[in-house]
Amino acid sequence: LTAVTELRHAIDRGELFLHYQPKALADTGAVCGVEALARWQHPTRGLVRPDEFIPVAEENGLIEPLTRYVIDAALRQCRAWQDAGWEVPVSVNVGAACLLHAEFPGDVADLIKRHGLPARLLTLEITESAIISDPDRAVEVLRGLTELGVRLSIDDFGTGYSSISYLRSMRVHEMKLDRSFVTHMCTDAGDSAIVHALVALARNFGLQAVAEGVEDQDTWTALAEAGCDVVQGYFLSEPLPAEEVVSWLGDRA
Ligand code: G
Ligand code: G
Ligand code: MN
Ligand code: NA
Repeated sequence: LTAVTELRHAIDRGELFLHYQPKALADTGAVCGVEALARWQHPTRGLVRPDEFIPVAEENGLIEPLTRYVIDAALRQCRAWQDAGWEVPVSVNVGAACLLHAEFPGDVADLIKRHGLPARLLTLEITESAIISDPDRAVEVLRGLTELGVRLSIDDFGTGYSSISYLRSMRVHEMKLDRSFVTHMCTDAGDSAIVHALVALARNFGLQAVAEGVEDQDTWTALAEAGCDVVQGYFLSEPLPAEEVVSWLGDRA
């Protein structure tokens, strides 16, 4: 079987599942959501990482069914947490091609309705490359998503192409600072300068700034002092299986 056929089967058979990485408010440490990260339990290869299969999906027309699958699974889990008394907003990574398809907002609307959740509990993380490839179409799809009431986040901010001018025309809610700037900001003056500039940019546009790749207390403190709103990274928690999230939340409460 080719990788593509296997991945198609994996989506159809439910061999993909999600881990969830917690995020916390930088100033209080209160947990404010989780990012869903796809995993593939392959029958013979074992656990396959997303860096291996997301590109295969992107290049072979499978990213839309995969993204729908991930949103469906994340919302089902979000609903289960809600029923257990925990309101946990979920973020999902959206493959670039989804933003070029006019039906995508309708698909998301159906999934939210099916799970009976408020749209504000879903954040969609998009990457700059999707917008650059066809800005007019992407902005139209993003407008449709905004109208649903879901939150929009620009992932890996600053690593793509020209990333600033379209902030004027798009209504996004959140900027994710890429971990390549964050992790070593306490020892690298250049990284620190970039993080401070991006946090200021986010603030001036009224966006929530989320730093990923926070691996130690000093970095968390520096981010809080810089005015960053939310932190995510191994220092708070690695991505967790769904069944470990509630006990992790309980231990912190
Ligand atoms: O979890 P991990 O660090 O291995 O993720 C590696 C990369 O794969 C990250 O950049 C993440 O954005 C991406 N990724 C993880 N899950 C998904 C997913 O469900 N959809 C898309 N499009 N990308 C994902
Ligand atoms: O591109 P995206 O932001 O979706 O990537 C998330 C990926 O980053 C996940 O695969 C996760 O495993 C990884 N990750 C999460 N926290 C940390 C961290 O603190 N350090 C490093 N090096 N990687 C992290
Ligand atoms: Mn992400
Ligand atoms: Na990222």
